[in-house]
Formats: sequence, structure tokens, C-alpha cells
Amino acid sequence: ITVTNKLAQRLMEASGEPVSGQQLADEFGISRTSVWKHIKDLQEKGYEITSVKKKGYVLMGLPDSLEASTIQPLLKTKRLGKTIEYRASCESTQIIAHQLAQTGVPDGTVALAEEQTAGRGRMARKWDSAYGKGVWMSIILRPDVPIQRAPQFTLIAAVAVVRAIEEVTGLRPDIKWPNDILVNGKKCTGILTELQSDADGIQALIIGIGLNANQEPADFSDEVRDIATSLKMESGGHVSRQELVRSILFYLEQYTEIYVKEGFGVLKLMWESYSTTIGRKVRARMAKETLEGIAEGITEDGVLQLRTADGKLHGIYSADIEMEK
Ligand code: BTX
Repeated sequence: ITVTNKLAQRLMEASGEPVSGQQLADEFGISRTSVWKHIKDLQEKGYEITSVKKKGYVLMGLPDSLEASTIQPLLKTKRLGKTIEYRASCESTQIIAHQLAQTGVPDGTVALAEEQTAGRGRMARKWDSAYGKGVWMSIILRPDVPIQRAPQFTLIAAVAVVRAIEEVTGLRPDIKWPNDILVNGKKCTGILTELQSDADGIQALIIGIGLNANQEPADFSDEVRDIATSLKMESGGHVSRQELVRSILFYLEQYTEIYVKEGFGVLKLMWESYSTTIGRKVRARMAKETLEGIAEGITEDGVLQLRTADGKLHGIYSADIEMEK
């Protein structure tokens, strides 16, 4: 971390209070001219810093970037985001996270990008990831739980993202089983959980979160324009991606700790309270068959319980869900 970044962090921590040039010079052991040069560097990077006469420098706004140096000072986590691998552009943050996980990086390491050229969804589907418009993030977790308990992490991540969206925008998102987050019926987030495991169990969970923050309709490809939305389109204003990242990591850390210590109970209730799927008539398209029925709930393992017209209860592990109005 450079002096310039430390200075940015110091101004962030002052939360809107001015800090004098002299004080910064003393704290960092540099000259006032040097302080002024670092401030100029930050302004060029997009930090909004004003200088208040006789009082000092005030940080008014952050650059619209997900670089580690901008994100890390904001974090309120103990583990998640302590290491951030940032790319302006990459194929997929999942690929980066998989490679990092194999090199033994710590639990909580995060890969973030402004743009993905080959962002992916489930079953090799594409994920639209326009430059600077969303949060394209993969989080490496190394939970100490048996492998059967891995699928619930997708559901837990969905609850964390919903809580973050509520907190940052005031919108009320819904969850569509297992991994879609919708606002007003349109998809604004997808979650993809992948696993590295061996005979000893889970080596790493790679939780990929794709969150549409500030797209306009023109930023989406023709294939998804009608089904996708962004938080900006729904809330009417620009949304801070940094605050979203901070809040997602905060809730994900809390909820995964609860899950590992206490099990799925409370989180299952939270998930169900946000779900639009439960209690509705749905069609579940799976690789080999399609079933129609009422979605009655999820099990402790996160399996969707679907009751068909003949009264049978089916456990659905993976499917695309269509809902009737
Ligand atoms: P999914 O298979 O549930 O959803 C993929 C489908 O969603 C696509 O087929 C398309 O119809 C639609 N779609 C594609 N892009 C968007 C978008 N931006 N907004 C709304 N709908 C879209 C969901 O898979 C899991 C997506 C995870 C994405 C993250 S981003 C960070 C990480 N890196 C990476 O490559 N993937 C994950």
C-alpha cells in the first residue's frame, strides 16, 4: 500500500471532517508540498477532494472503481476482502479465483473486475458483464464443513446480496430458487458457486456474484435486455458499486459464520422470506425432464420441494424455474 493510498484511507476515516495539510505531513513524515502532490494524484485518479480554507482537505467522493486501494479502506470484515485481486478486464473472475485457490491463497480472498469478456453463468451460459457497470466478483471460501453442505452457500450468498441491495438502495429484491435475484420481476444478480475438492473434502468454494448496478438498457446484449435490469434502472439513480461490495462482503462473512457454527435454520427462514418461488405454481426444467407443481419449500439441504398434481413430492437439486403469474 502506497503513501497515496494511505493518505486516501486517512481522509476516508475522517468521514467528511477536514484534515489539515500540516497534520497529514506530520503523521506521514513528509513535507506539506509532498502532501499536496499526493492529493493531486488522488484527484487525478477520481477522488473528489476539496480544500477548505484554514481547515484542510475533505474527501467528498470516491472514484467509480473497484481497485483494492479504494475498496479495502471501506471494508468492515474480519476475513473477506483482506486480499483483493483486481483486473480492469479479464475473461472471468471465476477463472482468476480458481487459479488463486490452487496456489493456496487464504480464505476470504476476492477477485474483482471492471469487465469480463467471457463472464459465465451456470451450464456454460454467458453472463453479460459490461465495463464499470456492475460488480463482477468471485469470493474464495475455505469453510470447514463436509462437502454435502456446500450447495447452501449459494442460498446464503443470495440472502447476503439481497440484504446489501436493500441497505444500499432501499429496493426490495426477491430471490428465485436457487440463485437469481430479481427486482420487479427482472434479473439483476446471478450467483454461481463452484467447488474445488479432494478426498479430504472442500478445498475451496468459489462464489461468483454478478450484480447489475449501473447499466442502462443499451448496455445489455440483445439476448438479455428484456429479462435483465440494473439497480440504477430500478432505483432511478447511480448506485455505488463500492458500497455494494462492502455490504455484500460484510453480510456474506456474517452469514457464512452463522451457517458453519449453527447450521442452516435461521438462514433458511431468511431465504424463504425473500423467495418468490415458495407457495407458487412452478415449472422446473431439468436436464432430462420437466416437472410442474407447487413449490412447497426448501429442505435443510437447500433442495426445492415440488409437489406435482398426482400428490408426489419431488426433491429438485438443479433446474431452471418458470413461474406462472
Ligand atoms: P445463470 O445460468 O442462472 O444465468 C445465466 C443467464 O442469465 C443467461 O443465459 C442469460 O439469459 C441471463 N443473463 C446473462 N447476463 C445477464 C445479466 N448481466 N443480467 C441478467 N441476466 C443475464 C447466473 O447463471 C450466474 C452468473 C454469475 C456471474 C458471475 S460474475 C462474477 C463471476 N465470474 C463469472 O464468470 N461468473 C460469475
